[in-house]
Amino acid sequence: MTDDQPAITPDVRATATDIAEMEVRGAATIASAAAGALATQATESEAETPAAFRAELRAAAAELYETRPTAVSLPNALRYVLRGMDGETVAALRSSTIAQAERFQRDLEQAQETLGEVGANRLRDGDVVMTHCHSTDALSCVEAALADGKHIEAIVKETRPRKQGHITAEQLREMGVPVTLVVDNAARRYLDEANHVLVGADSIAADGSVINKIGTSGLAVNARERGVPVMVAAQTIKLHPDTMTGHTVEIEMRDEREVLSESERAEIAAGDPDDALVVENPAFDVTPPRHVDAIVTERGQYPPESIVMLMRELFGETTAEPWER
Ligand code: RI2
Repeated sequence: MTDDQPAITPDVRATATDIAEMEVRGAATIASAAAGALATQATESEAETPAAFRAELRAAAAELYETRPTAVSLPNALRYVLRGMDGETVAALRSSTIAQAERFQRDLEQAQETLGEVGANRLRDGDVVMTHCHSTDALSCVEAALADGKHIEAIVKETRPRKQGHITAEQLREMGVPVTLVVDNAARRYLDEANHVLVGADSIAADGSVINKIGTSGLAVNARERGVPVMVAAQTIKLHPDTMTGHTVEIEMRDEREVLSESERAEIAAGDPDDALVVENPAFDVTPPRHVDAIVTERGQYPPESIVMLMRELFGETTAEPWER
C-alpha cells in the first residue's frame, strides 16, 4: 500500500474477509455487518480533512463491495450509508455517517419483523413449509405465524454444498417447530406433504426473477408441477436497482473445496495423472417469475411481475454507486 492510499481500519478488512469466507452470511446479515463496518471506519478514522475522510469511507465501501457479487443487499447497504455522510467538518461527517449506519441497522431489523407479519398471513394453522438454505427473512414469517398461535411444521432441505439447511433446522427447532430434515434429492417426494415452499432471496430482479441459493429454481419448478405455492421472503433491500436498466445479476462461483475436499481431490489426482475432473460450484441460481407465487416484503406482498413498480417507487432513477471514484 502506498502512503497516499486511504487508510482502511482492520475492522473493515476483517468484516470483508468474514463476508468473503461466509463466516458472516445471509443477505440481510451481510448488509448489517457492512453498515456496521462503515460506522467503525467513521469512528476510528484519523483523517484530518473532510476530503480525506470521504476518501477513506469510499475506500472502505469498495473493499466491502468486492467480497461477494450476488446479494444486492451489500451494495444497497453501502450506498445507503454513504448517502448519509454529510457535513463540512470531519466531526460532522463522522457523526452523520455513524447515525446513518445505525438508522440502517434499526430499519433492517424493523423491516424483517414487518415482513414476517405480512408473510405469516399466507400461513394457516397446521401448514407445512418446505425450506431451502437458511434465510432470516423466511424464518421471520414462521416466527410471526407462531406468534399468531398457528401450528407450523417444516420439511427442511439440507442444501448442498454447505448444508445451510442444518442451520434452518436448528433455528426452527428452537422456535418449537417440528422439523423433518431431508437431503436435497428427496425434495420432490416430500413436496406432496408441503403446503408452501418458503425461501429467501439474495437479489430480486425487475422482471420478478428471484436469485437465491443454488437449487431454488429446481425446487420451484417441482413445486409448480405439484401445485405447491412458492413464497419468497425478501426485504426491499434485496431489490436489485441495476436490473431496472437491463443489467443481469452476477452469479457467484465459489471454491471447488466446498464440493470436493482437498483429500478427495488428491485421491482423484493419484488415480488420474491428468486430473481432468472439472468441478463447478455456483452459489446461486435464477428462478423465473412464472414459478413464484408471491414475493413478501415489508411493504406488502407482490406477484413477482409487479415488483418493478415497488422498485421504481423506492429507487427512482438513481443507481449510481457513491464509492466510485
Ligand atoms: P436472509 C443466503 O445466501 C441464502 O441464499 C438465503 O436465502 C439468502 O442469503 C437470504 O438470507 P448465502 O449468504 O437475508 O448463505 O433472508 O450464500 O437471511
